[in-house]
Amino acid sequence: LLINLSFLNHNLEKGTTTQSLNIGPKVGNRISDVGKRSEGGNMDFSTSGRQSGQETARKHRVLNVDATMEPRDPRAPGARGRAVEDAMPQHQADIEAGWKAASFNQFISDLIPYERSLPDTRPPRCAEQVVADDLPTTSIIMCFCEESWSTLLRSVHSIINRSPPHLVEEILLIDDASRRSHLKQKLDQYMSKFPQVKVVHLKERAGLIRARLKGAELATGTVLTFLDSHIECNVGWLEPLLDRIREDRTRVVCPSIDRINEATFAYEVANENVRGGFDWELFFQWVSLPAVEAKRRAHSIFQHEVIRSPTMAGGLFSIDRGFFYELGGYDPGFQIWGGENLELSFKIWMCGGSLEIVPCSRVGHVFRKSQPYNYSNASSIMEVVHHNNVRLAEVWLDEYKKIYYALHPGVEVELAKMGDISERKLLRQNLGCRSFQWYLENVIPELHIPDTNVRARGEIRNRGGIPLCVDSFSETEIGAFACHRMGNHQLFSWRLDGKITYKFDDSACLTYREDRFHIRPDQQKISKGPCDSGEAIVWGHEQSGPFVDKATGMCLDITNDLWGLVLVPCSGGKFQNWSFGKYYDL
Ligand code: LR7
Ligand code: MN
Repeated sequence: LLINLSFLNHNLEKGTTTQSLNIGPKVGNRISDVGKRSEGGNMDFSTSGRQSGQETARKHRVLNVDATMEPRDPRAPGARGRAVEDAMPQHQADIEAGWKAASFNQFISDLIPYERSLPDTRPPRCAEQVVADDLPTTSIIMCFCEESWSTLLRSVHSIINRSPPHLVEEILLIDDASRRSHLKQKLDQYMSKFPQVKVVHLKERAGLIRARLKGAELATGTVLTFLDSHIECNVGWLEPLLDRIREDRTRVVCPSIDRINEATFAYEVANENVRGGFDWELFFQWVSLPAVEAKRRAHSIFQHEVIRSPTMAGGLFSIDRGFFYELGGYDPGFQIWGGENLELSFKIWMCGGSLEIVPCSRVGHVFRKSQPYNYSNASSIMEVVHHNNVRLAEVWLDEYKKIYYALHPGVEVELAKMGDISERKLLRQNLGCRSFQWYLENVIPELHIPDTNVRARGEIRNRGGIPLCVDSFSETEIGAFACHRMGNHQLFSWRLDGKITYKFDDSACLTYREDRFHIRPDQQKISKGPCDSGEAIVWGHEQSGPFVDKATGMCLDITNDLWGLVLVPCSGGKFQNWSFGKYYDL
């Protein structure tokens, strides 16, 4: 997904980049000059001089100078992705403590200045682009909960340094009732130096969705720009976003999200050829661009073009404030984390807007595998995500919600306690939005729509006395594991054609491990493979009984080590007795 191009740090050090540009000495380096209209050619990097007078009156170049940063020592932490743990064995304990507190390498983050130069990861044509002089202003909303000091400050400084000041109405830092002490008076005091920064401490934990709604309420800019609190805005990041919205206020725009390596804090360029999608468990996913489009974009002259995207990752985007409210903002019934990105994405498209990724706008984000905060009253992140997703599905997914429900074992419980959604339904009705089917057909036609019409579905539980379930534990393998009732790897469907498939995945049916003509008569291992191949097993099965392979007459069984799945001659043995989570009358 993300390719490591941290060597770019070296080649694109500030010195090298700016030298090739035709700028006056020093002038572009003062914050007060940043992003102002080009006057006397200071900010005009054009070497051709072909711009007409009329055009320069209306448009100007984006800010192309890394404004304040000192040239960086290539041996500095984070500069080239060095493995710091190896370099600093004496700090091992501090490094571990940092990971524990932050879910990223906080120790190295703390060693890196709040202001640092970054490799310019924009595609080639971006530095030459022109944007309108009368761009709308934006309020920047950054919510945080238990954020580390250095990542938060680097986020804020990167905004201040790399945004034209006249375009930033304010920077709203919404503290979502954090407990870490540096996020209180120390932060207030630090930020008091910056008049455009306002810190708001929420008294009660709101979760990122309601915290953002609070920020939006306080915002006065024409555009709302939401950012996570462990990011770095790169050079010229803001103008191309605002320019797209200035042309059409129903465009919602995301920067390309570069990666700040969570272990080394090196800034790494993102894979360009992806856009946002989702799967039927309602997880956001990056999806490759169609091959033709990817091929076209291999040419550097096309790489700056915007990418229309079915969904957004959620954390980093700009939206016209009025349009945000027309769409009903976020569903305030959503808790803590998750699902709000799909809710907003679906309704943007279904209710008359569009969503795009702007490759000329680059913002780095620290991706982490776990969160440094708790989930308020919920016991796990999945609990809040499902709560949110059920609300999302009920309001926006129409009949397609049943695909998500089929993949989610605890759905009845979730539905019973999801709360009131009548206002959200009314909102959709009043907006006259299109159907989810329209969205699927027109916005994300490549998404496979599974057939939910099956004989049985859910976990495949063995009835031999030990609670073991069929489990798809790796790409190719399948076995028996302790039942966990959480779905996911233990979710299967028994299709109308008699084949059993993992989730709804047509490339993952239960198959013979060997070629079907060389099946051993005593024991045949089970594997996972394409449903339409001859290896896919067609099963006979009565509710709570054996699974019989129709071709060989052998039965599904568990090996003696209670781990492998096999076909053996039917014996009525206790491990040959199975039941599916749910059977359907057909
Ligand atoms: O209760 C909370 N209160 C908060 O203020 C929980 C979180 N937050 C803050 C948090 O400090 C952070 O600044 O909200 C922001 C997002 O939380 P993260 O960073 O823990 O989330 P994430 O980056 O893992 O998750 C992505 O998906 C989320 C779904 O709800 C949000 O949309 C995040 O904004 C989103 N992040 C991105 O899109 C950045 C790119 C990642 C990708 C892909
Ligand atoms: Mn994040």
